Amino acid sequence: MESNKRYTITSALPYTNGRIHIGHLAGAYIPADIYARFKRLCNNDVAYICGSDEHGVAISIRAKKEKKTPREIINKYHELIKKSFLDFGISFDNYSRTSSKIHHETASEFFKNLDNKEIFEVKISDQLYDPRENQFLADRFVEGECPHCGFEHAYGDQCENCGSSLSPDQLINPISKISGAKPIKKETKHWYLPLGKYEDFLRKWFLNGKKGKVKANVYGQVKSWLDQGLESRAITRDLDWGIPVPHKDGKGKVLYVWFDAPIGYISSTKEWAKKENKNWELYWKDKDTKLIHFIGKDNIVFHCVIFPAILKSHGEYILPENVPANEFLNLEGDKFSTSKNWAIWLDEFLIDFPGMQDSLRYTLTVNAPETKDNDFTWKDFQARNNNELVAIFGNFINRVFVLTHKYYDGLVPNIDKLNEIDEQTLEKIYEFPNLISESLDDFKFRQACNILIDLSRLGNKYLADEEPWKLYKSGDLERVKQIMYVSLQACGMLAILSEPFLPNSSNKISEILNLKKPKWSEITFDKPILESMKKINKQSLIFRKIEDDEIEGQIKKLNS
Ligand code: B3M
Ligand code: ZN
Repeated sequence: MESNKRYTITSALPYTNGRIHIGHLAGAYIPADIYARFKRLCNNDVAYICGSDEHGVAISIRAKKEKKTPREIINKYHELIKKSFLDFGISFDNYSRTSSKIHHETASEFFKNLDNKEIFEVKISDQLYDPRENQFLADRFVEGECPHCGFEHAYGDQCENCGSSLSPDQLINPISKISGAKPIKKETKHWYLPLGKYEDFLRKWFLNGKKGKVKANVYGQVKSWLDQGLESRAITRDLDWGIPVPHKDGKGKVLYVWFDAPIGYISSTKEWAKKENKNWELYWKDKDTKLIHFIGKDNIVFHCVIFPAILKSHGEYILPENVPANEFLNLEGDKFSTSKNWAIWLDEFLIDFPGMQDSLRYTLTVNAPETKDNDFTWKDFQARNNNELVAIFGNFINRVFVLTHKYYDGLVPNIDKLNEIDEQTLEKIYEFPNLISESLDDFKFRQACNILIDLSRLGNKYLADEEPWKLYKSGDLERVKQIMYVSLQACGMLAILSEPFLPNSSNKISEILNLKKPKWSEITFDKPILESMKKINKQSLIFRKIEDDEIEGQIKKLNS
């Protein structure tokens, strides 16, 4: 269990062109939050950083659709998204936004630093232009057939079907998404990042240096990108929404959103450090700091190839230690879709299931698409909640609370000795912090959460085998004290170890146990988690059953 290290942990910056749904949570936010909470609980210095990604064509398209300005769109969704994350206990140390002044300054400084080093290729080329709207067609403003897989709705910068990175002029039969017109070609100047020049560095740093340390899905995608050959990539656009290109020839041009957005992690850290009176450079320039990016698989190339190339060319920054990208979560067998409203929006979930954030966090953790795409179904959500959280975890702690109040008026019993089974059980209980830590250090969140439930299974089995209720009736009160003492230690351990996964429930359990939770690094076998004669508080139900009609209502709503 590592302590006294420094971590900069990031989650992908969500676009402020819509709300957050459970697929986002499962991909880049819950695993990151579990990891950040875990590292804090092991006495590490953690900066968990995120913010809204407020540039990019998707926002301009949304603005046109809603007949609003991009500024009105980003203000509406930035607040909504920020609240959703807060409601679900995503414990960012800072949640900023790329429309902020500090970000515009930081991203502009990055561009000027690289431009002064003549890193960029500056090229005049023919780009797609909408003759009706009199504007260039960057990225999502144009749609056409993917030259690699034939998908008909590929975007100008990426094909969502095969993941290929594209430039608008590669599309077959392109059309303007703004007016539907057939684009013409028009000359324009852009700045390009010569990615090909970084191939040797990327092969050495990532393919050799991180083999066996990063997830197979991430390694595989980066390898195929490098094997395909890295083309130079435009990092400016002819758009009016974004960060103006800080160059004398930059009129009417902005930084490509994927150039500025990852730099948003740095500007958000600067903003946080200013508020906390900390030195931001320790979190981005100190070689002992570990930088971990949590993302979805569609962002791997930007976090393992492009952003590292930008950081490398700047020269003063650390590179990512790991990028544990998740695959995609689907919903009831289909892809999430904002346009078809095929999603479970976080704000709506809490209206229908108030106070049940942890049930959703739990289901999205044990069902996370860690190595392959996975499916969320309402029936499975109900099953996970009822059969695991209520019937195993909740059942154990509730039985212990009820018996402690019944037998000892809430006092942790005083014991002078324990029998062999008790000692063995206690030893097993104290193995769990390391078991869970090993899984979390391996970014195996499903496995870690299942181990947590195994601890409550161990408690249930111990109670069922020892049957204190029978012994109490037969008058063997000393034995009952021993069993309840051991069971209460298991409850205390569950309160402590559940915090990264189920923060609200962890706090409720420790409040009932009257327990000031120690750091994981302070847990030692020779120190009981709950001292004898400590009085626990009145218990309340931690998890509630979800009824069939609630789930049927959700399935109906989704299909309406
Ligand atoms: N805004 C959202 C996405 O593609 C994109 C992530 C930026 S992370 C720097 O998931
Ligand atoms: Zn394709």
